[in-house]
Amino acid sequence: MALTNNRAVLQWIEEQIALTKPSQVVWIDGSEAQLEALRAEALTTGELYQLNQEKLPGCYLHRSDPHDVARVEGRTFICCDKQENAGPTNNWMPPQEMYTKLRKLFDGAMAGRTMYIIPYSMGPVGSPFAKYGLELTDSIYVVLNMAIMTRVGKEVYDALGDSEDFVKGLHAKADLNPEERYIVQFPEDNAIMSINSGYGGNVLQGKKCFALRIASYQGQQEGWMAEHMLILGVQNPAGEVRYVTAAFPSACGKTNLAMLIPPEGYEKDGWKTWCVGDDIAWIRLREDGRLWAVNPETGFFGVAPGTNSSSNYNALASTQKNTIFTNVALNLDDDTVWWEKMDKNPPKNLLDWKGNPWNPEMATEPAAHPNSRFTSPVKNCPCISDHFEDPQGVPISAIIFGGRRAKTAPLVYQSRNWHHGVFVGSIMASETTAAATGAVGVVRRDPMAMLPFCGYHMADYWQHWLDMGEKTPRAPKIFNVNWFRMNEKGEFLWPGFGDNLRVLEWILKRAFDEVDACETEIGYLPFVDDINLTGTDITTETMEELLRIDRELWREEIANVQEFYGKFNGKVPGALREELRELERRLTDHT
Ligand code: OXD
Ligand code: MN
Repeated sequence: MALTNNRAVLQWIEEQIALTKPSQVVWIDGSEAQLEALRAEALTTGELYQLNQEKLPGCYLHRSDPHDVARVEGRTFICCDKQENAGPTNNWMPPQEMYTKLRKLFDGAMAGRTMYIIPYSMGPVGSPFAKYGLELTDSIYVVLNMAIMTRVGKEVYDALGDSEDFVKGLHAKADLNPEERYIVQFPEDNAIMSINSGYGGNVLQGKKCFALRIASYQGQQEGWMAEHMLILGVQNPAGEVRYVTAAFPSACGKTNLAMLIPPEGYEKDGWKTWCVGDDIAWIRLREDGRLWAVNPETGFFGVAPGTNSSSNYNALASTQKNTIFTNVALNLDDDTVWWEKMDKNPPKNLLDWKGNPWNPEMATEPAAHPNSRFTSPVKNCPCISDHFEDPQGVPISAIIFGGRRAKTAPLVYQSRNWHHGVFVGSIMASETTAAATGAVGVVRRDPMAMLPFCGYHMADYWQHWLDMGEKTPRAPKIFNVNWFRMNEKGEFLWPGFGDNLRVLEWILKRAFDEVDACETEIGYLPFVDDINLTGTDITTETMEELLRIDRELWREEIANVQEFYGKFNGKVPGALREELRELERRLTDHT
């Protein structure tokens, strides 16, 4: 029976049923009883495997098709009316052409299958930040993951009322043909269609498709921001909690920073950290003139390999109940899971992520897929913030950008002002990791870590950032960090992980004008003594090296940024081009 009288919802669903022709339609109401029945069904079909319920209560393993294991940027499209609005960094096709193509693929795609209608909210239901969506899918795996990652349930229809402002999402697994796989956003229609995948970010539409691609466009239209950022609260010994958001390209330790555990001395002194979000921040200007952020999700969809009790104790703890594991290895001795770097001793009796016998002596490939994942409720996290459900969000004091740079970027620097901070975000970059040899990898620019996730022209997105700063009387300060600086031998100079709190301490002091800084050509740097190194064996010389600016490298950086900006057909905002010229001038004046 329909769970809503909303005519726009009913009519749209009717059209999708007529197109995909499922043999059955199930309205998901979010109840535990219904989800449990779906889990039971998935166990009978092999879509899920039940893990040891004593050691991992409520946990299941899913193996995806071996050719369907990651997001597919090459097959992801932004279909807005005019190509120039999608910009040079997105795949584009005229909406009508794409609709025609997709309608053919979706025609009868659910024949003999069940369509599940998932109502979901991004952000606490009823909050000023919240946005609602529907995902129609023929995958139980999608239903169960969406029920962890988002707020699913009938209350979404109640909050939506008879409004037409909801994201219309359609997903069918079809035959998982990679050649016909499409992940398509129609920002002007509030619509998402994905087909021929059953995996993660391609099909859990609340995440990248809605909360970043569609929402970034909505934010531009409505005056707010959807960012690929973690949200972390840092509590100082005085008991005050200050919040940062941070954006990193992949493989830069974003999930670790989101759940950081203070180093020993800090913990003794009373420092605490509180995780609000690990991946996405929706940000709004509130009446007090500050920017406030919510995490629109309710789950972590984290990369499993590398997660262990020392790299990220809190993430590991979050996976110990009510979690769906995808493409990790199965320990046959006790029906638990395993992945590379979970511990030093792989169990002897494993099935790898494809379900084949695996043992450490004979293995030529990893047991868990490198992009294997856990889908865990945020509320499992031992350091979950009290404000995680706060409908008003948390106030942001600092915005942090970061990347993996062997030499160019210092450990931390502060931008000169908001415009300069937007510039710093726009030139964000990471080097591919040839780390072991100390070789400097290829630089990949990933502005604000949004390159694959911005639902409109990247240069217009930068302009939107500039505009938000203009409107925000008490804007957060903007910083850049680099945990990956190396010495000549290719060894990391900074310990990272929990010790990153030492840098956050300086950042938050700067945000409240509590510490001085050294003005340089690239921005404000800490004085060597202002980063607390008590309890580490980091020497003053190492700290000096971590904060050293190599002017030659920065001049190369400028040439590289000029080339990058050149790709945006003259649309890069004047204020950013001016920042680039100013930086060049300051570096030249210095010599
Ligand atoms: C993610 C990503 O999965 O950014 O969060 O790729
Ligand atoms: Mn992400």
